[in-house]
Amino acid sequence: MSALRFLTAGESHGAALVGIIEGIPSGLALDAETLHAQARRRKLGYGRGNRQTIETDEVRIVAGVRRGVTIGSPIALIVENRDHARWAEIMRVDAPEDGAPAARAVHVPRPGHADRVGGIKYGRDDLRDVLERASARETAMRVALGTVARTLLAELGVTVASRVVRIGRAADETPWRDVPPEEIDASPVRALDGSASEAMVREIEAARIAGDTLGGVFEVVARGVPVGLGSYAQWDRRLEAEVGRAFLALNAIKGVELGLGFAVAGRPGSHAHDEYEPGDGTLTRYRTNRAGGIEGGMSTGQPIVVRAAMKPIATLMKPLDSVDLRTGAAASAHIERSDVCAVPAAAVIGESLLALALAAAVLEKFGGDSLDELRARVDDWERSVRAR
Ligand code: EPS
Repeated sequence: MSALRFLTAGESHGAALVGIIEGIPSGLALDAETLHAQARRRKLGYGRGNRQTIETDEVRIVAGVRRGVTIGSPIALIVENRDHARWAEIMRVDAPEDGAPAARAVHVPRPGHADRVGGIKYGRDDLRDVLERASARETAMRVALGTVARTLLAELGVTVASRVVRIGRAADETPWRDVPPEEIDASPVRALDGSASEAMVREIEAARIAGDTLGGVFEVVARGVPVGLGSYAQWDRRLEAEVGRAFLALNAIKGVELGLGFAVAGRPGSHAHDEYEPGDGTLTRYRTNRAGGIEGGMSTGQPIVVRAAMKPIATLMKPLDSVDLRTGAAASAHIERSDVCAVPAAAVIGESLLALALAAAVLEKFGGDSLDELRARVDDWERSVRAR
C-alpha cells in the first residue's frame, strides 16, 4: 500500500471531474482558492483552444477538509465541466428512451490518439467513449490533486516550478535560474528567455495557420527536497522510477530525463558526475547538479530537475490519413476542436506530477498522521544530516 494514493474520474464533456487523494496528514491548511489558482495556471499558454475560455476550473472540496484544515480523511475534489451543458444529451448517463445512437459519434480514429486501440480494447463502436476519457481534460483534476501535495510540501520547505525549453524548432537554451514564478507565468509560452519566447509563439502561430500542431519539452524543478528520499535497496523504491512514472503517466509524454538525461550518455565519466568538495560547515558539497538531484535511487538534497518530451497534439485541423472503421475505406481523421500546442500547460501539470511523486516519497520515508508529527520528523532528519 502506497503512503499516498489518488484517483481521478470524469469525461472531458461529462458533468464533472472527480478526484480523491488519500494519505495527506491532518492539520494542513487547505482552501479551494489555492487549488483553483493552480488550475487556472494550467489554462494559460499560447496555442490553447477556446475550450479554455469556457471552463473556469473552479475546484470544490467536498470531503477531508473541515474548517480550513485537513482532518486525515480522504480528500475529495470536484471540478465541474461548464461545457457539459452543451453536451448533456450526447453524454447523458441514463439510456435514451428511443434507444437512438448519440449525435457526434466518432468512427475515424486520429493517429497518435488513444481512439483506435481504446475502441478495440473496450469494444466501443463510438470512439467518443474512448476519447472523452483519454482527453487531457483530466489533467485539470490532476493539477488540483497535485496542489494538495504541493501545499503539504510547501509546509516542509519544498517548492516546485517549471518552464518550457522547446516548442517545435524553437528552443530556450538558457540554463535554469530562479526567478519569481509570476515572471515565467507572464511568458505566453512559459519560457525564461524573452527572444526564445517570441520564437516559440511564432512557431505556434505558423502551425496554427498550417492546420498543424506542435509538441515540445518542458522542465520541472523541485527545491528544498530532503536528502535520502527513495532507496537503492530495491527496484521499486528507486525515486527516479517514481518520478519517471509520474511524468510518463501524463497524456502525450514520450520521454523523461533527469538532470543531463540522454546527453550524459555521450560524455566521459570525467564530465558526467557531480564531484564533491569540502563544504562550509558540511563534510561534502556538490560542485554541479548533472544528476538532476537523484542518484542511486535517492534524492541528493540538490534540486530535482526533470525534463519531459511531449508529442504534438493528435487532433489536426488538417487531418492525418486514417480509416473509417464502419466501412473500411480510407478517410481523414476525425476533427475535434483542439489546441495547437499545450506544452506550456503540460509544464504547469508537471509541477503537480512532481509534487505528487515527492509528497509520496516524503510520506514513505517520514510517515506521520498529522502535519505536526511529519514536520517534527523531517526537522529531526534535517538537523541530523545537516553537517554531512
Ligand atoms: C482535448 C481537446 C480539447 C482540449 C482538451 C483536451 O477539448 P475540446 O474537445 O472540448 O475542445 O481543450 O483540454 C481541456 C479541455 C483542458 O481543460 O485541458 C483532448 O482531446 O485531449
